[in-house]
Amino acid sequence: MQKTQALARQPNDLEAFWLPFTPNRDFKRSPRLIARAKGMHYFTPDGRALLDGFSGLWCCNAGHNRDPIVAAIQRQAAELDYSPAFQFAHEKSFALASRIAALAPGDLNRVFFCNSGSEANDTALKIALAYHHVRGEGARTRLIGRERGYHGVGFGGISVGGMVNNRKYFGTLLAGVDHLPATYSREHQAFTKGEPEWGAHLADELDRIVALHDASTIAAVIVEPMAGSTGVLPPPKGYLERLRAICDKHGILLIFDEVITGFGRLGHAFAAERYGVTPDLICFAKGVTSGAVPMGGVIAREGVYDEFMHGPEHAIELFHGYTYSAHPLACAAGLAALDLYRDEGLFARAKKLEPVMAEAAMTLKGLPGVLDVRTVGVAAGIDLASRPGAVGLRGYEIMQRAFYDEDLVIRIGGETIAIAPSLIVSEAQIGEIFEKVGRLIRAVG
Ligand code: PXG
Repeated sequence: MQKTQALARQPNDLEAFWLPFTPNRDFKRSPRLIARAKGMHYFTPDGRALLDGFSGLWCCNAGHNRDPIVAAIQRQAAELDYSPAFQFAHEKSFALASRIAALAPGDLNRVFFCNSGSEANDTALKIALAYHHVRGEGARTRLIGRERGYHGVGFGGISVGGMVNNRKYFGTLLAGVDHLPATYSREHQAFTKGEPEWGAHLADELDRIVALHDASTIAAVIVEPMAGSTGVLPPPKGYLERLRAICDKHGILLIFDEVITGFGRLGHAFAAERYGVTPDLICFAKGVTSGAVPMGGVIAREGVYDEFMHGPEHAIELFHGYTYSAHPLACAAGLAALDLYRDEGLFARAKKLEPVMAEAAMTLKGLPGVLDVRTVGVAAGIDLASRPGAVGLRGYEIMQRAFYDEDLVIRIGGETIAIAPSLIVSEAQIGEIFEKVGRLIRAVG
């Protein structure tokens, strides 16, 4: 029998789908299936309501299946399914770019669209390289990332990223990349709410890297203002300011990867605003559509964009873009999501919820095996001690039991639990999430 026929006869066969960042064999033995969602909840195919403690994957900032976003997507699908963004454009792409520019700080007013956080990061790195090239400083090719950084899974992103497992299987990566040290030290920071006092001096490592390679070879520095994937690491007080000052001193572009921190997670439209530090480029994705349609992008300072606007006017200025850049469905979803954030005051709401999250998360301090709890905005990371010889198993069991026994969806990365509910979460639901997590930590042992 032909393979396609065999698959067609088994509509519920789980084998064909190779799940991303998932232990496939274990998942297919006991799948965790989600059928629909509304607001703060998912629903399983058999109708069980699960509290979503992670906003999808850091993306559904306005909650799931919000009516205005659903309606906007439906209307758009009926009106214009697709139009190319190369040499043509539709109105909503300009409207959304203007709205995003208005939310971004300073003169970050030029928006380049793509479809994911990974594409946003590769786009930002390419813009940085091309920027120096068009200015006649083509020797500036080095890119500086940070240990424990996550910038998606493209080759650019994993090269500047600092997650060992995301790098070690994939060859030599980009050449000419260096890394700042991670900003985390449990000894100095454990159980801190918000930005730790310790660690600003680690930004000075950039001066050391510049001394090694010379500023004339360095294009850009890229960091997450708050490192999310690695387990919620808020920046040490003063750290980002120091990075900005060193970049300015040496003519190096500063890129903030705000894929997680953008659109309200830290109580502001962007973390750049919270920290009073204006980068040259901001990467965004996820929350821009509240997760409803894939979209990402890069916001550039006017001065960066302007450097490209020389040469013959009929000639393309930047040889970069995607078939689905500024896709109509994504733009419609983005406009509806931004309306919701504004109309419901969700960024301010996140700020109001920050101390509630912090208090609730810190109730886990002192439970068996809890090594650290970090919180910032509507996000928390909880580090657990590994069982001897079984790194990651404890966190994995907690995530599984949360789904089956506590009707709760949480995220684990190694032995770190991450909590980041939608910004519509109620105070009672925050309490419920951490009560359940506490019970799970005790139960799993
Ligand atoms: N940059 C940052 C800072 C991210 O957090 C990406 C880029 C890549 O985005 P895309 O859309 O290409 O996946 C991300 C993605 C987690 C988790 O468990 C984090 C992400 C994705 C999935 C899970 O923290 N971040």
